[in-house]
Amino acid sequence: MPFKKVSVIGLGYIGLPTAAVIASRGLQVIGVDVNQKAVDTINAGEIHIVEPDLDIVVRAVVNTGNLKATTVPETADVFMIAVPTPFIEADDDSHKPNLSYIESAAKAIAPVLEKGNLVILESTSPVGTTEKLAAWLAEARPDLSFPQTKGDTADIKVAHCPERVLPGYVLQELVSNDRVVGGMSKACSELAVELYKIFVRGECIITNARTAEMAKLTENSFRDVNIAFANELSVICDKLKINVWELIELANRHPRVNILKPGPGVGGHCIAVDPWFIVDSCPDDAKIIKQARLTNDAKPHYVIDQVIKAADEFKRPVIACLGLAFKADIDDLRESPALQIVEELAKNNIAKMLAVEPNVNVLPESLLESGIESGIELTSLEDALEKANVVVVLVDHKEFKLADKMPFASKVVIDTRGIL
Ligand code: SAJ
Repeated sequence: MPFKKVSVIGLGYIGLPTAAVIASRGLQVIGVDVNQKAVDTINAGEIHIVEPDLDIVVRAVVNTGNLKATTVPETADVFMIAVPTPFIEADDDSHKPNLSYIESAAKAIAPVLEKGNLVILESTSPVGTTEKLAAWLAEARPDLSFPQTKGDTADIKVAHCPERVLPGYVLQELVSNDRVVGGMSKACSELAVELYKIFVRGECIITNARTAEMAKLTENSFRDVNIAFANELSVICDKLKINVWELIELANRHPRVNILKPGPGVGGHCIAVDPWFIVDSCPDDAKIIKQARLTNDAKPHYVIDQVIKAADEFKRPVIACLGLAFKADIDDLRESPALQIVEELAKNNIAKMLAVEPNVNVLPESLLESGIESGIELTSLEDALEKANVVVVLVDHKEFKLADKMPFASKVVIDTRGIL
């Protein structure tokens, strides 16, 4: 095997599980992160992120000595970069990709690169980023040759292999998903495939770096456009007095129709972000992709208006919001449309607010901030259903889907997830 030691740069939601899975296959893995606290936590055999069963795998590979975390890169056979690619912060919602984490990773590993190394970019990236990564590396190491000038004979091989795992199922999907491997040359792709074959049971399909970058953006944009279609239908159906859930179920009985589910908006760190990278590259052409983003981002405001109208009917309205997470059966509240809706309703101070979130024990800071005079209480489903006159279903957690539906009958219910 050409690889003995693998370095994973960025120990977050993708990097840490990837590092742990490779270490569990017996390779020596060095995890690098700028966050000293995360490094210390991992070296103690613990984890700083939420992902089912990840703690067990990390503890095992730290105990065997196969995974070690550090803040300072060291030599290795392979460097896998799994750092964030957020937006550049701006007041004008311009949604421009921020590649500074990739650039910093390139600068951090450049001094320890050796002839024969493989560098893989796993971060979801705008088209052309792998070429930029190779250029940053080449600039820092003029003594080594890179594929943009030397092709297959380059000293360093560079490839893009986008992560495609679903939060909540990362350990399974890391192994079972097919991988798109986009090398900057044929030799780069072939070497990267050898690495993935160590832990991937799915197929590894070779393409070029630009196509691999676009493939990842396309997958998430496809889902965003499909959800936007469902969200648009939900608004149209409200106006036409049609049950959108029944409608979609009927339409999906057609052998070539598969509409996703409407909801309170699209959250998470990927689907609401990645389509903008396509829009940024081709603003005049990515019309449907951009409109889908705008449609999905508008949905929380539509739900807020519905709730305000419903609460207006009561003298002393009590609103129960079921779910705060960005999707079902996880405790991740970041980038959550449910949380956004609850925050804005609470700030309106129109009602007593109750929140039910079976996956957390305390309310997030944003809900405890000043400006929310009426207060907001985290409570049980039973308590909320007893006290509320308006119930808003924001997340289809299993606890809500399986609950007795009788207590809902006497309430005004706004069910954004169709659990009723
Ligand atoms: N949602 C709906 N209706 C649906 C499906 C989803 O409203 O029918 C909402 C969810 O409630 C959530 C958001 O969309 O707020 C995103 O959830 P998700 O489960 O569709 O996706 P993520 O963001 O957790 O993970 C996605 C996955 N991409 C695809 O399924 C194409 C995952 O495979 C990627 O690896 C991940 O993005 C990523 O890291 O890019």
